[in-house]
Amino acid sequence: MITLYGVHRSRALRCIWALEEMGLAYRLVPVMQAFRLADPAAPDAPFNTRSADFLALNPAGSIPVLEEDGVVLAESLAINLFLAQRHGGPIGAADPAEAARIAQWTLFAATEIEPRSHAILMNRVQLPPDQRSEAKVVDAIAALRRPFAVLEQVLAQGHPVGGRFTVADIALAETVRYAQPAPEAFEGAPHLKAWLAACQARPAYRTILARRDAEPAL
Ligand SMILES: N[C@@H](CCC(=O)N[C@@H](CS)C(=O)NCC(=O)O)C(=O)O
Repeated sequence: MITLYGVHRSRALRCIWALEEMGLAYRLVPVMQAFRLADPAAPDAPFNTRSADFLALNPAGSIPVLEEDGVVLAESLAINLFLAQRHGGPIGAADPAEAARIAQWTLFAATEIEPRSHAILMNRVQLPPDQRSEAKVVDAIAALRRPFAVLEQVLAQGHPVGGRFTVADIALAETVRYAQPAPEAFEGAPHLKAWLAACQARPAYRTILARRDAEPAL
């Protein structure tokens, strides 16, 4: 049995998306981010990223964590690579060259996209208004210009790997999504916008977004 620790309103969403696309049975154990709780150590606090039992699974104290047949794994994108390798199917790699390309775009998402797009999400949406910095948004948009131009060129030809939707699309779509609160970052990138809309229109994604919206926000 696959167990995923996390909540939909977190980077666990990308793993839930992969699990749903693969049609795998899994158990989702809710683990709340500690920073969303007034007192994560309170006796009545929900299971959270500072709970001792969770830190035993992931000393980094972050969600998601996957557990399957004794394998305990943190890092959302590593989890998706593992799931794709172990359970295969069309969203995984057909051969070692595809596996390498999936790794390439997953690392591109983690290094070139996510730090910048996450800064946009934080400073346009998630931080309390008095802590937001529009200067950080401007810097992030500028830093995304080149990687977005790369994606625009690649996605004009179709999916990044194998001409079909794979876990590379999930890694890229879920990190590019964080930049959506800055529509100006997508100017001059019609293929990137169309590809993202198509990814987000997939039935599995619609399903998990509905579940995310139904999840208590705290
Ligand atoms: N690089 C990690 C980042 C994980 C991460 O930062 N998760 C956040 C939620 S999206 C978290 O668990 N924060 C908990 C905390 O700071 O207490 C991954 O992709 O899994």
